[in-house]
Amino acid sequence: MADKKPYYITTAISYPNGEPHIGHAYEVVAADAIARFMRLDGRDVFFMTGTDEHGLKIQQTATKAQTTPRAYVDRMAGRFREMGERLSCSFDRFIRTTDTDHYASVQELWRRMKANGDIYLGEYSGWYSVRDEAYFDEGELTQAPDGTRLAPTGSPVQWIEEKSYFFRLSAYQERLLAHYEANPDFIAPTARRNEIVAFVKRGLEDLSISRTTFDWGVPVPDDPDHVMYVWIDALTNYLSGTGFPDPEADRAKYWPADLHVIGKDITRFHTVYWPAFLMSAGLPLPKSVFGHGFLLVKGEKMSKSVGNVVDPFNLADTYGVDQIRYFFLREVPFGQDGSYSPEGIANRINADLANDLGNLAQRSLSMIAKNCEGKVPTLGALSEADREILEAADALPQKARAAMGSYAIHTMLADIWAVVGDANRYFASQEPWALRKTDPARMETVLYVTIEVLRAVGIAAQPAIPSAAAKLLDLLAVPDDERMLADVGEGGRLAPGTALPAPAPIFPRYVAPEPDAAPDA
Ligand code: ME8
Repeated sequence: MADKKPYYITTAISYPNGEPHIGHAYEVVAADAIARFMRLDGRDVFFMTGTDEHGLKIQQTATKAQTTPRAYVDRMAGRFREMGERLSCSFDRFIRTTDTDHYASVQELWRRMKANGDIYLGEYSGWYSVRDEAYFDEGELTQAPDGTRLAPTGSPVQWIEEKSYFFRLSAYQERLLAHYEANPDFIAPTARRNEIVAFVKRGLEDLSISRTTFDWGVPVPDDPDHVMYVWIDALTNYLSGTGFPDPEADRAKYWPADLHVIGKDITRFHTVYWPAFLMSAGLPLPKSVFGHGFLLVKGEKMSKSVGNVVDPFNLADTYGVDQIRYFFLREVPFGQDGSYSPEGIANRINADLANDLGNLAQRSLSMIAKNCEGKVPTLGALSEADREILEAADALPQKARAAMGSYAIHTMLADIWAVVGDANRYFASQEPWALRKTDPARMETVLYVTIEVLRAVGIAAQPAIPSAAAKLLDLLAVPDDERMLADVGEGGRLAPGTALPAPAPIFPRYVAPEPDAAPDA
C-alpha cells in the first residue's frame, strides 16, 4: 500500500449557474473512467471534481433568482455533486471554490506571484463578456443586427473601465514555449497542442486579474476593494485539493497533478495562464492537460434557447447508469466531438451490452447451472481455439495500458469488446449444448474457457461499467481482492469446483416505451 505511486486527476470545476447538463456529465464520467483505470492498475489515486462558484455571472444569476449568491451556490453545487454520485463517479473530493481552505490557498498563490514581482496595479478598459467571464479584443468582436457587440462565443460584451491588478503574462512566453517543447505530453490531444503553441507564439499580453465592480469573489490580499478574477480563483482549486500551502498536508504528495481533464473551450486557461501562474509562484506544473471534445445533441450544440439541453438525471433513469457511461465512452473517440441521440444509445446498449456481453454471460452461466452443478467446470486439454481466445483475454491488460497511455478510453473499450465478439464466435462454433450428450468433458472445457474470458472482460471493463462489471464478477465468484488488472491471466484463473451463485441477467435489452396513444381528434 505504502509504495503505490500517486496519481492525481481532476475535472474542470463547473459553473453552477444552471442545472448540470450532459456536457458536464460526459466530462466527469470520462475522468472517472481514467481514475478507475489507474486504481485498477495499482495506482494510489486522488480524483477531484467540483464547482466554480464566484464571479459576476453567478452574482447576477442569484440576483435574478431573488436570492444571495451564497444560498444560490449552496443549492446548485448540491445538484452537481448529486449528478456525479448518480453516475457512479468515484471522486475523492468535491471541491467548491467557496470552501475555506480554498480561500487560504488562492490567497497564498497570489502572495507568491506578487512576491516574485509578477503582479502590479494598473487601469483596465476593454470589452468584457459576463457569460464567458473574459475580455475580448476589439478585432475579435462581431455585431448583432441590433448593434450589440458580440464575443466570438456569441455572447454580448460591454465596455468596462476599472482599476485592476495585472499579472505579467507577457514575461512567460519563452518559458511556456520551452515547456511545451520539452514536455510533448503537456497538452493533449496534439491538435490542441498545436493551437496553443501557435497562440503563444503570437505573443502574450499581461492579464487583468482583479475586479472592483462586484464583490462575489476571493478578496485580494491587502486590498479588499478588489476580488480576484474568477479564473485565478478557479484554476487554483487544483492546488487547494492537495492541501496547499501546507507541505505536510496528507494530500501534498499528489501535487503536481498527473492529469487535468477539461473541455477544449478552456484549454488556453489551463495550458497558458495556469502554468504561468505556477511558474511565477515557483511551483511544479501539472504533467498533462487533456482537452476533450464537445458533446452535441443530434449534431447540434446544446443551448437553452434551442431547448435541446439534455438532463443527465433523466438519461440515467431512462437507460441506466452503466449504459450511458458505456455509450459516451465507447461512442465518442476521447478528444473529439461526439453526438448523442436516443437511437444511438439504444443501439449501443442492445448490440454491445445486452446481446454481446449480457447474452454470452447468461447462456454460459445457465448451462453451467444446469449441467455442472452450478460450479466452475473442469478444464481438460486445450484445443487451438481455446488457446487463442484465452490468449486474447490474457492480453487485455497490456492492450488497455497501451490505449490508456494516451487516454484512448474508446480504444480500450473497442479492444475489450473485440474479445467479447471473439468469445461469442468461439461459443457458437464450439456448440457446448451439442457436446452435452456427445462429449460432456469437452463441454466443461468450453464452458470453463468462456467464463474465464468473461472474468478478464469483467475485470477490464470495470472503469467504464462499474456496477455491471461487479455483478458479472460476483456471478463468477471472483473475490473482491482479485479484481485488479494484474489478476487477469494465468495467476488469477478460476478454480474448477468453486460454487457459483445462481445466474442472473446483467444487462436487460432496452425497449423504447410505446409513444402515447394519439389523443382523439
Ligand atoms: O468552464 N460537451 O465551467 P463550465 C462537453 N468553470 N463538455 C462540455 C460541454 C459539452 N457540451 N459543455 C461544457 C467552466 N463542457 C469553468 C471551468 S476549471 C478551473 C473552470 C465542459 O460549467 C467544459 O468544457 O462552463 C468544461 O470543461 C466543463 O464542462 C465545465 O464547464
